[in-house]
Amino acid sequence: MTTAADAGSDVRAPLTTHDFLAIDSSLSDEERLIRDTVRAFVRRDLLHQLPDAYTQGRLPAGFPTAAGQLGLLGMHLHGYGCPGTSAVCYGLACMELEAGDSGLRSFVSVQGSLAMFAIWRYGSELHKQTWLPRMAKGVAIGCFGLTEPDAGSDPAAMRTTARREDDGWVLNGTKMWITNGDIADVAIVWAKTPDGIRGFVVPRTTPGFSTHEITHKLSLRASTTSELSFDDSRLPADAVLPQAFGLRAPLSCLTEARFGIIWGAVGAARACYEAALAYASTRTQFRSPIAGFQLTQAKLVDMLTHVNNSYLLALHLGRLKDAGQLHPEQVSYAKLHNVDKALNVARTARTILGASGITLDYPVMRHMANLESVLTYEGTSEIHTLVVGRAVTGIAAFH
Ligand code: TGC
Ligand code: FAD
Repeated sequence: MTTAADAGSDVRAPLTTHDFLAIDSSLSDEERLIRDTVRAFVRRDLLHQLPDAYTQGRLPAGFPTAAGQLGLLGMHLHGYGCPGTSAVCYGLACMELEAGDSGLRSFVSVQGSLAMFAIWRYGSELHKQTWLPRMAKGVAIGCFGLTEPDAGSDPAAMRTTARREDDGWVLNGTKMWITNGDIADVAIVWAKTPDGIRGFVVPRTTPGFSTHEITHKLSLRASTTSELSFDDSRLPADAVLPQAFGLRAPLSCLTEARFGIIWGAVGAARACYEAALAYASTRTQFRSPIAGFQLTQAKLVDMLTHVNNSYLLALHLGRLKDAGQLHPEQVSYAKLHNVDKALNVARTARTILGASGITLDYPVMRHMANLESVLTYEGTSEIHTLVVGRAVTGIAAFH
C-alpha cells in the first residue's frame, strides 16, 4: 500500500519529545483552545508562585477567583452560571492545572466535582440558585465532608449523625482531612439519619460548626486541609439534599472527582518527565551529557511511555464519559493506573536530577510528595484494586 509519506507529501504530525504518540492531534479545536488557555494561565500566573505557596502551606494568592473567571469551577456542569463543557475539556483543564501543582487541581476537583456537583445533582432549586452561580465564580468556596477520623476507606462506618428536631436537623460529629475546609463558605456534609445516609448543605455561619486546619503536612501543601466539627449544629429542614439517599450519592460524586484525578496525574507526570529530560540534556558528568548514558535513556523512555499511555487512557475514558458510557469501575481502573504511574515517573525523575531534585527549585519532588496524597485520597490504590477485582471476579473482597 502506498502512503502519503511514500508519495513525498508527509502529512504526519511531527514526532515530539512530549506528545510522542501525537495524542493532541485527536483533540478538537475547542479542546485544544481550552488546554492551551489553562496551560498559559498556569505557566504565566501560577508557576512562579508555587514554591512559596508550597513552603507557606497555602493556595497561590487569588487562585479561586482567577479560576472562576476562567470558567474552571463546575466547568462540566450545565446551567446556574456553569460553562457546561464536555468531560474531555474538563479533563484537559485538570491535566494542565496539575502540571502546575496537585493543590490547584484539588481545589478545582473539590469545588466543581464534589461540592458543586452534589448540589447540582442532588440539591433543591433553592440550593442551586443560592450556591452554584457564586461557586462558579469562585466567590463562594465549597468543601465535601465524607471522611471521618475512624471512617476513611469505609465511609459506611461514619459516625456523624443528623437527627430531626423541631422541624429541622441537628448535626453532630467530626469530618477529617477535608480539602478547602478552613476557607469554605459552605460544606456538603454526609451524615447518618434514621433513613440512612443523607447529605446536608451546611453554611459556615451555622452555629456549632467549626473548622481546624491540619498543619505539618509534607504533601499537598499548596492546599488547605481541615477537620470539620459539628456540635449540636442546627440546620433548617430544607438543608438536606432532597435527591440524595444512601452511600450511592456521595460515591457518585467521588466518581466525578476521580475522573479529574485521572487527567491530573498525567499533568503531574508530564511536568516531571519534562523537567528530567531538560536536566539530563544539559547536565554533564564524565564529560558527557547524562542523557547520553544508557541507564538515563532507559529511565526517560520509561517515563515517556507512562506519560503517553496514561494520557491515552484518560482521553479514552473522557470520550466514554461524553458518550454516557463510562462505568465507575473503569474510573477506578484508570485512577489506579495513572496515579501509580505518575508517582513512578516522579520518583524516577527525581533520581535524574540528583541532589538538585530534592529542592523546590525544580517541581519534581513537590509533585512526588503531592502524589502520595493523590494515591490515598478519592479511594486508595488498594480500594481501587478491590473495586476492579470485584468487577472481574464478582466477589467483593473489602471485608
Ligand atoms: P457498595 O455496596 O459498593 O456501594 C453502595 C452503593 O453505592 C453504589 N456505588 C457507586 N455509585 C456511583 N459511583 C461509585 N463509584 C459507586 N460505588 C458504589 C453501589 O452501586 C451501591 O448502590 P445501591 O443502590 O446498591 O445501594 O458500598 P461499600 O460500603 O461496600 O463501599 C465500597 C467502596 C469501598 C468501594 C467505597 O466505600 C469507596 O469507594 N471507598 C473509598 C472512600 C473514598 O474514596 N473516599 C474519598 C473521600 S473524598 C476525598 O478524598 C476528596 S480528596 C479531593 C481532592 O482534594 O482532590
Ligand atoms: P484508611 O482507610 O485507614 O486506610 C489505611 C490503609 O489501609 C490504606 O493503605 C488502605 O488502602 C488500607 N485499607 C483499608 N481498607 C482496606 C481493605 N478493605 N483492603 C485492603 N486494604 C485496605 N476526604 C473527604 O471526605 N473530603 C476531602 O476533601 C478530602 N481531602 C483530602 C485531602 C488530603 C490531602 C488527604 C490526604 C485526604 C483527603 N480526604 C478527604 C480523605 C481521604 O479520602 C482518605 O484519606 C482516604 O479515603 C483513605 O482513608 P484513611 O486515610 O482513613 O485510610
